[in-house]
Amino acid sequence: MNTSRRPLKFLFLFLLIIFLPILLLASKFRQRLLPHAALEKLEVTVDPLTATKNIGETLKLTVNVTTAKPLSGANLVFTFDRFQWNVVEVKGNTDKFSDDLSTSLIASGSGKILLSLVGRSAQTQLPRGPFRIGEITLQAAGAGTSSLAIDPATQIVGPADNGTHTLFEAYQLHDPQLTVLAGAGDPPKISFTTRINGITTQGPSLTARLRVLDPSSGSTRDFPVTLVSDTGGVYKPTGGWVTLTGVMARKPYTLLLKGPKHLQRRMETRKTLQVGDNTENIFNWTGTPLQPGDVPNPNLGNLQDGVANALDASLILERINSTDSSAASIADLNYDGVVNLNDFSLLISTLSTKNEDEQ
Ligand SMILES: [Ca+2]
Ligand SMILES: [Ca+2]
Repeated sequence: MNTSRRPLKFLFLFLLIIFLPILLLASKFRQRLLPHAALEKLEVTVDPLTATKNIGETLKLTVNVTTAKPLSGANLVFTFDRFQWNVVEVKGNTDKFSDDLSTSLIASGSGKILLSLVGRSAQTQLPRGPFRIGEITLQAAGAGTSSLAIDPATQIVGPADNGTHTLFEAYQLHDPQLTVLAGAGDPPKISFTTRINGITTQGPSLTARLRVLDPSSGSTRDFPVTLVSDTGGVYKPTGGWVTLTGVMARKPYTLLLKGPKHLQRRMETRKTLQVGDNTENIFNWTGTPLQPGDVPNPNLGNLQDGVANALDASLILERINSTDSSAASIADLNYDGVVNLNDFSLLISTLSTKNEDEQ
C-alpha cells in the first residue's frame, strides 16, 4: 500500500522544488508593487441585507463602514440593476464629512451609485470606527432579484502616519439581495383626522362612508369606517388605518367622506395613494368638517338621499324635545342626547353653504 503512494510523494516534492522559488519571488515582487503605506481593509455593510418590494415601492438602504484608521475621502461605488431599480436619492453623511458629491449614473448598461465624500480638514475630525457613510433610496421598477455590489472603481483614502495617504480596500462580506415582485402589489392604506360640525368635545364613535372615486373611469368603491373622537372632537379611524382593498396604489383617486347624518365632502382630489401605510397616505381633513343635515329617513329604511332639504328639516322638527334613542339616532345632530333647536340650527348652518353631497 505504502509503495503505491511513493510516486505521488516524489511528484509533490518535485513540484515544490520547481515552484517554491517562483512563489517566493512573486510575493516579494507584490510587496514592492504595493504602496509604501499598508493597504487597510475597510468593511462596508448595507442595511437591510435583504429586502422584497413591489413595483413602485421605495427602499431606503443605509451604508455603513467600519474602519480602524480615519477616513479623509471616499468614492464608494456600487453597481445596481437599473432595470430593476430606479435611484430616488443618494445622500452622503454630512455629519461626518464636509462635502457631499454623491450621485448616481448610468454607465454601459448598468447603474452606478457613487457615494462621494470629502473629509474635514482637521485630522481629529475625520471619522473612524463603525459609522454611517450615507443613504441610498431606490424605487422598485422591474421584477427580479439582484444585489448591490461594490464596484472595483471604489477608492477610499485616509491620512497615513508618515504624511502620505492610506488607500483602503473596501470589501463587503454580504451583498444585499434585493427582490422586486411583479404585479400591482399591496393596496394602499389611508389614515386621516376630521371634524364634525356641532361636536367640539369628545363625541361618540360613529360609522362614516369613505368613497374612493377613480376619476379615469368614474368607478367608486365604498368603505365603512368607524370613527373615534378624541377629547377635543377630532375624529380618526379606529385602529388608525383604513385598508383600501381593491384600490391600486400609485394611481390618482378622489376621496369623499360622508357621515351618518351628514352631507358628503370631497376631501382629496386626484390624490396619488402609495402602497401600504405610507406616511404620504396620512391626511388632515380637520379644515373641512362634516356638515350635518342629510339625516337618515326612517320611512325609507334609514336611507340618506344625498341632499339636505325640507324633508330633513321636518324629520328633525317632528322630534324636537325628544330624548329617546330612536329619535336621537335620526335628529340629534350634535350628539348631546336631546333633539332641540340646537340641532335644527346646525341644519340651517349647513344649508347656508350647501344642500347636497359633494362629488
Ligand atoms: Ca336628506
Ligand atoms: Ca342635540
